[in-house]
Amino acid sequence: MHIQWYPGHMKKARDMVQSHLKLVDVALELRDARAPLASENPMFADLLQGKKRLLLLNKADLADPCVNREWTEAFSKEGLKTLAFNARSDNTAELIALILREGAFVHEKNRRQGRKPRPIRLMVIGVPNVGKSSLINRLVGRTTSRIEDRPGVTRGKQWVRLRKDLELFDTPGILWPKFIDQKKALHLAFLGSINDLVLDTTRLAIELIKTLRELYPGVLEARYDVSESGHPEEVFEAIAKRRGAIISGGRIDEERTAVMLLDEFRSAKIGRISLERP
Ligand SMILES: Nc1nc2c(ncn2[C@@H]2O[C@H](COP(=O)(O)OP(=O)(O)OP(=O)(O)O)[C@@H](O)[C@H]2O)c(=O)[nH]1
Ligand SMILES: [Mg+2]
Repeated sequence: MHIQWYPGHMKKARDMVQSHLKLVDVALELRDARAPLASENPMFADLLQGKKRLLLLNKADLADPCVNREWTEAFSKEGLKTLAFNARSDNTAELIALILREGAFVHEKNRRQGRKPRPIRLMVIGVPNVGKSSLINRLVGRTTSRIEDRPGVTRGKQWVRLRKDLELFDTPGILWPKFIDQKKALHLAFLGSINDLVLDTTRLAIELIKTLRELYPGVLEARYDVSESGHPEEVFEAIAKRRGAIISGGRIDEERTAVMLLDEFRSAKIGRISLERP
């Protein structure tokens, strides 16, 4: 299976993210915990040169907890402060504490220069579908107030005050992933980060079967009560039959089976699965 990839408008998006990043003290980069390499845009590393930065491995609740720990340790060893997170339900206290620590240089600088204290400014960045909006909502919660236009403040209404000493840019920086190798492309497709309409769903589901039985032998058997050995097409067919995905003439309903498999993988019904390991 070959995945075509046309990111498009990359320069415009890059320029936009770059200009917004100039306004912030700390960048919070989200990646998908199940595939932190495929869900990275290497451009961020360039754009973030010299910027304080935190990495959030989001959707950690869908990924393998052991592998989450391995990734967190591996990135931290490289000097990148990393937290596994669930933007849908995790408490933000630990994250906020990390951000405040990263941004503390702002207060020190102000003090040194004898200037008035100002809040630390934060921005969320990441490729599509990693949970940026969910995280922003989670951080903003109900108790916060939106900052109104103030005279002389051109930053306008795009800033949300999270606490007295912390402001969030309410628009996340989005850059399409820029993968070159097919393996990363496939991982993003499994996660649903590439529009399924442009993919051959049955082909993709069969690739998923191959990947799952290699990385997590036994999970397909446990979920669908089928044998995992033999051609992946045979496994696919067996799953279809188990689920009663049959159309007239006794043929299997490929599309229905493929969509079901991908859905059950994406929602971790097949199990908490990490596609990549350090
Ligand atoms: N299980 C789980 N689901 C999550 C998590 N974070 C986000 N989601 C879900 O993932 C989907 C995408 O989340 P969004 O917050 O819209 O992602 P985004 O990065 O803003 O996406 P774009 O705006 O398309 O770039 C939604 O269905 C969310 O409910 C998480 O930590 N765990
Ligand atoms: Mg969004």
